[in-house]
Amino acid sequence: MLTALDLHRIGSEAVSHNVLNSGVDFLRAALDRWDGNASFVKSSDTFDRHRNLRQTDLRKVEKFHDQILERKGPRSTFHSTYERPFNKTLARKKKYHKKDEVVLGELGNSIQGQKQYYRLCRGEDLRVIDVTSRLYCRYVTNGSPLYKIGPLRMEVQSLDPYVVTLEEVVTPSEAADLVDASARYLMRSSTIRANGGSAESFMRTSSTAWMLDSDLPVLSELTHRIEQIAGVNAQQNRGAEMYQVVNYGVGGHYTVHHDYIDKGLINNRIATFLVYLKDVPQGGRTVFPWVGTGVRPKRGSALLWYNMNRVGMPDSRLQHGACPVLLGDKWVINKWIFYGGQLHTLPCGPEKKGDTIRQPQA
Ligand SMILES: O=C(O)CCC(=O)C(=O)O
Repeated sequence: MLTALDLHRIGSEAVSHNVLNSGVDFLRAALDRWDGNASFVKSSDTFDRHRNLRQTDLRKVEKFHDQILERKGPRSTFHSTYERPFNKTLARKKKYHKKDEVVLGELGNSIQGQKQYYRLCRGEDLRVIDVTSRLYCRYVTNGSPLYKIGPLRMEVQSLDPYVVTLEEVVTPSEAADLVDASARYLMRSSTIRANGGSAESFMRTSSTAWMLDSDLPVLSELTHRIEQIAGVNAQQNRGAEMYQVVNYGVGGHYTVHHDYIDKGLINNRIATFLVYLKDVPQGGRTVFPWVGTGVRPKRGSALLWYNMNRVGMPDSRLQHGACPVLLGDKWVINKWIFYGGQLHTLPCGPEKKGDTIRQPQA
């Protein structure tokens, strides 16, 4: 069990990183534990002196929390506070009683996106019943002999933009093999910068291993399955990128971002096929702030969405993020499908503005 001192240290550390909401919580818990231990303390003078110091610390931090909240709002990349101040007079201000607005179906500003990301990470669903009531599950073969006898269970998570989950795309033993084989190649993940380079960032705290289709039989098999299910060319180099395995520890996350990249049309990522290689006991959802929903990692299941439409226009509604892992760890494998790889296989046709390339069929 954590002692009062442990709790106090964690609280102080949180405060020093501007995580003021949790900082206050831990400092308060330290004080409560201190009081709980009062009967074991021999010298009441020393006890009172320490207690008063801790109480003063807590008050100071609460005051600091309120000042930051007033000046900067509840969250940025660099700080977090509660939505309302501790001070009762401040808490009466109108701005602390506004109903949280939700922006869906279009790209809002990044602060709104972050707010919605946090709400989805807490397990909320931001959509209205009119939208959710049209969703459905069905078995799909996509006309492929591979799935004729054992069709895949597909659940539509969003119709527009189109996002689906597919169950049991890899078996538990294949998932375990993929985790084992990639573990030794893991390196700290990076993100792509505006200048085309890449760098480590607090926005993405995970480790990554790049794997070739030829590295393991299960990888070339998975490519074949992706092609059959999604009806795309997923062959490495021409049709898709190498596989990227990602491992998140406790607290590991990836804030809101999009998968399409600014390096021309041909090698841009028209679709993302992401497979969960493990269950995550708590946290770690993949969430779509502008769609208003998220998916809980389930071993063997895949998530498929289209980052661009058929004419190559990016769809910014497909921004997404990986929520912090709260318990256990998280393993996923990404296959990003290239726009250029589909040019010779997709029929041209009259397209509606939002048309995706191909959707799995029953
Ligand atoms: O881990 C996830 O749930 C999402 C991963 C992701 O967005 C990415 O690797 O680009």
